[in-house]
Amino acid sequence: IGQQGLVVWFTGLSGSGKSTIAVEVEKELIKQGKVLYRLDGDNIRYGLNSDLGFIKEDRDENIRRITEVATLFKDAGLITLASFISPFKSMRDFAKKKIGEENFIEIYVKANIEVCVKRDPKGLYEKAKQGEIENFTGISSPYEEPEDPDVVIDTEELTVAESVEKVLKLVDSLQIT
Ligand code: GGZ
Repeated sequence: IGQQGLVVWFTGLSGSGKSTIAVEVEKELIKQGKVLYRLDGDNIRYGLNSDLGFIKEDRDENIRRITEVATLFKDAGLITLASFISPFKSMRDFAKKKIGEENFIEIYVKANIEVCVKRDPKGLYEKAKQGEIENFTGISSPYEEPEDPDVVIDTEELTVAESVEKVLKLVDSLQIT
């Protein structure tokens, strides 16, 4: 029996810690010999989705295309780690339905907007507040909190290691091999 395809979908504000956690989860799963691919803004928004911006229609199209890619990877038996703000419930639900509930884990990487603004690792919140970036999530564009995620990772409370552990536990419980 080969590896069963699985999509681990991280949603949360910019600066919540999605990518940091996904990168560490990736390292651990590679150690376990899993075949996987991590999708995030760096490899999607500069390539496949370089024609898209941040108005709602573009964000929806961003998530739609990512969902299609993740579906292909799932069909190939890969684990996909998808790390996107994915602020709209409708598109997260679309992803879950398209990929299939039994192959999909929704992880809410949770940190308050105030905390994310304070962290501001790339200075984007400051720019958004100054009006230099439009439609910025949490400032001038909405984030719809997940109502029933499979896991909530509160990055105000948990260390990166603890967060990774929480994700791995769930992934391990679902993987066949
Ligand atoms: C939100 C923006 C914006 C605007 C640029 N709003 O923290 P980052 O920098 O590295 O991650 C953010 C990333 C968000 O892209 P996603 O594809 O995840 O968004 S969505 O799921 O909503 O389609 C941020 C950067 O892009 N960025 N402008 N206006 N984030």
